[in-house]
Amino acid sequence: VEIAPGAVHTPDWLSLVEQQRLVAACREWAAPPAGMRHTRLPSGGVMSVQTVCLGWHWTPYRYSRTTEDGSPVKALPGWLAELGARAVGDPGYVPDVALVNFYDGVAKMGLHQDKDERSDAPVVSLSVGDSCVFRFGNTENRNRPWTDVELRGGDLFVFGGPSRFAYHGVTKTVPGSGDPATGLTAGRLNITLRVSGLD
Ligand code: MD3
Ligand code: FE
Repeated sequence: VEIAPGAVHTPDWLSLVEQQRLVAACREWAAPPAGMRHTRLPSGGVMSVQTVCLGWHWTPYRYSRTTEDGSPVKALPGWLAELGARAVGDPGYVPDVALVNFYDGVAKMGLHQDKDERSDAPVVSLSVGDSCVFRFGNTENRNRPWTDVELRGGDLFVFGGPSRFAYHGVTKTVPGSGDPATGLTAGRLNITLRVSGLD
C-alpha cells in the first residue's frame, strides 16, 4: 500500500520465525557494551525511546564508529542487510546502519526528518511487538498535511524517493497489542536499515 510517493506499507511482511529471530537478536544487541540506551538530545533531554545502533553509532547530527564511552559499535550482520535488500527488492541495496528502537508503553517519537545520512537510499522499517500510530507528514514542516497509519508487529515500511526526507514520528503505542509468540511480551521494537554514505 503506497501511502505517499515512495512510502510503501506492507502489513504482515515478516514471518513469525523472522520476528522471533529479530527479538532474540535484539536482546543480544541490547546488552552492554554499546547496548541500548536513551539517546541524549542536544537540548539536554533524553528520548523516551531506547536505541541500540549497529554498524554506525547515531547521535543527533552525527554518526561515529564508537559510542559515547568509546565502546566499538556492534556489527550489522549480513543476514539483516540481506533482509533489507529483500524488503527493497534490490540485491544492490546494502545498508550499513541499523537503528533498533524499543518503545515501552509510554514512549513516543516526535515528528522529525532523518537527515544525518549522506545518502538518499531508501530507509527500511521493520516492526515487531505492540502496534503504534505512525504519523507520516510532509517534506516541508511539522504541520499538516500528515497521514496517521497503524503499524503492527510484522509490518514492513519502505521510505524512498520523495518520501525519504518527509517528517515522521510515533504518536503512541498500544500496550498489549503484540503477539507474545514472537518472544516479545511487552513493548514495540522497530528496526530501521539505512545507507550511511560514510566510509
Ligand atoms: C520516513 N523510527 O528511527 S519507523 C527513526 O518506529 C524513526 O521507531 C520510527 O523514525 C520508529 O528515525 C519510525 C519509520 C520511518 C523510519 C525512518 C524514516 C520512517 C521514515 C526515514 C525517512 C522517512
Ligand atoms: Fe526517523
